[in-house]
Amino acid sequence: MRQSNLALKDEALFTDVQVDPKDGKLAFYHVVVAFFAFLLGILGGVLQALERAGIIGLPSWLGYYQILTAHGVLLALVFTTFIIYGFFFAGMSKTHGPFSNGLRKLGWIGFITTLIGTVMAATMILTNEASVLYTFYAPLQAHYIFYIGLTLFIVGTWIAGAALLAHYFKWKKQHPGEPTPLFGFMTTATLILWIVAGLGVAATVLGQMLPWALGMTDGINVVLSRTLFWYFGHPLVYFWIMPAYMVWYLVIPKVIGGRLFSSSLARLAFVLFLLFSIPVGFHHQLMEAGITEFWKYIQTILTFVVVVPSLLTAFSIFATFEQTGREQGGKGLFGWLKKLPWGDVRFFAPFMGMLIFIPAGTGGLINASFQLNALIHNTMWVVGHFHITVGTTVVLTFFGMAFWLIPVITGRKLTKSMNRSGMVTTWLWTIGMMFMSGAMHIMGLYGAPRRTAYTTYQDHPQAMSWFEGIFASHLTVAIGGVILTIAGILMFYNFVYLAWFAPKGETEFPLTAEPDDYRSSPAILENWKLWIAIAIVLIIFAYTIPIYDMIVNAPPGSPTFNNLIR
Ligand code: HAS
Ligand code: CU
Repeated sequence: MRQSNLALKDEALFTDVQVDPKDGKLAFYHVVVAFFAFLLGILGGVLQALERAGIIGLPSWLGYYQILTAHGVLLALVFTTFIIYGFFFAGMSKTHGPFSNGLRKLGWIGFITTLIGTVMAATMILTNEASVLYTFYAPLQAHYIFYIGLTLFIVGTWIAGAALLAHYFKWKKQHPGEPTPLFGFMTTATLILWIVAGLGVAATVLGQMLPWALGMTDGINVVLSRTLFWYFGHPLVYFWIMPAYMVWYLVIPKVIGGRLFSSSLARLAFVLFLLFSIPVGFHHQLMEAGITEFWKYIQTILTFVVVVPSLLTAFSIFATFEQTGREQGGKGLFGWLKKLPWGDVRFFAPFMGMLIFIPAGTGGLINASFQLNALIHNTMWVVGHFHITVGTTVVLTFFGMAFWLIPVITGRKLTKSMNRSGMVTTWLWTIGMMFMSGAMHIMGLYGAPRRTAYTTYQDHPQAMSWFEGIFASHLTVAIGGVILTIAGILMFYNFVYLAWFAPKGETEFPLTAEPDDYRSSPAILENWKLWIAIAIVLIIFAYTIPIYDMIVNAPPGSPTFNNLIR
């Protein structure tokens, strides 16, 4: 009986509407840009790892900070943003019906604007005019074209975001009183977060960095520009993780043959992310002068609040696994584990991302603890942290997604050999990252600094103490980096094969069957005006006084530091 009900609900929730081919094309162009940026970005990564280990020397025309900037921007900003928007456009077409011609055109305008911005910024980096790292911290100064490129990048995502949001609210208007599809609800929460957070980086780039780079101001208020950056920078990491969570919540239950444990819990988690992701940026500035302990303390408390939706996610996914495994006959305390599709890359890659997120997220709790932050801030520990958060949890989830998303939007099929290649890619990426990120964490604990081309400072004994033992060595980082590069090149091959050579055929966009509480989710969860209002109140509370303080008590502006890195 249960099974047949389930089947009925399955149809009820997501009619077998496919992704409209015209929407699929827009999604596909996003995925193509993402994977070419990915390939370029990982090549920068392996050069850094080999150079820092002393295995290679960089040619005179290639600077360490130049490839470090390229590596960070191409992977952390370009790869993530384009693949996320490709996922959003395909998923919104599947769950909310085809986009209107007008909204699809807006999507293309956004895509082209973001692409132009990407090319401008990347050109400045590749010509060594913007070796300012992906956080483009002042007082490091880049060419003004870099800042214009960044502005177009952000504005382009706002334009494409407007198309996606309009599509969602149009559906909501056409279906009064109905719970909105979870895909649209989660996309909307992520995009509202992204747009509100983007105002911070737009303010510092347009209001401070661009006039400074154009010589219109002769100094820059560094602490203000960094504060506005991190107002954006922390929600940036949630802009990466929330789409990965969407794959966990909405796709994985279908791939494992079941349904999401709870729709209300999923909606609540995304509302909490919207409320608490922005007023926490000071946890990236706990060691920074110019911000009082009180406001750092307030934003640290809010940081620990924003951990809660991730813990809700952990619970929901665990419960979904167990519920599905037991419905498939899993017995005893952990018998349900055996029922999970361990040989299916669409499940296994995201699962490895989840598993690694347990230590990765725990590392975040250590970062956010004021006293411990004093130990790890600006060390290789932080680099280890974000290589297993965004570099593994998010990246492996997006890898797993690619194995069905690309066939869906290109009208092809995932083959057994491709699945096998995907499993090898996942294992290689996981093993390589364990070596690399593990070594980075330990070196960081010993005190090894980040963002430096120099690592032993003429073999100074103090510096040499950072690299004691097999695991805290640049060689281990380099070994991990090489394994990761092999995995990355294999993933690029998988992408090319799936996009242009896999056999033609129909692939289903996998989406969970209707969760049991889908139609009884509290309506208040869909009250966007309320949530946006509360989010704004929290932002005003957490930032007004410290930013006012930074402006009225501004130190003399710092001169530029660009001759050091050109
Ligand atoms: Fe972080 C620095 C704190 C999460 C990325 N972080 C960074 C930087 C990046 C980054 C890029 O407080 C460096 C920026 C730069 O260049 O300077 N981070 C946190 C905290 C969290 C956190 C508290 N970070 C992330 C995520 C990222 C990311 C997610 C990318 C996607 N982070 C910090 C702090 C700093 C920082 C400081 C600044 C350090 C400094 O001084 O510079 C939390 O959101 C973490 C909550 C998550 C958990 C884990 C929950 C576990 C889950 C998986 C369950 C597994 C299942 C499957 C269900 C507590 C959800 C298992 C099933 C089985 C059957 C076993
Ligand atoms: Cu953060």
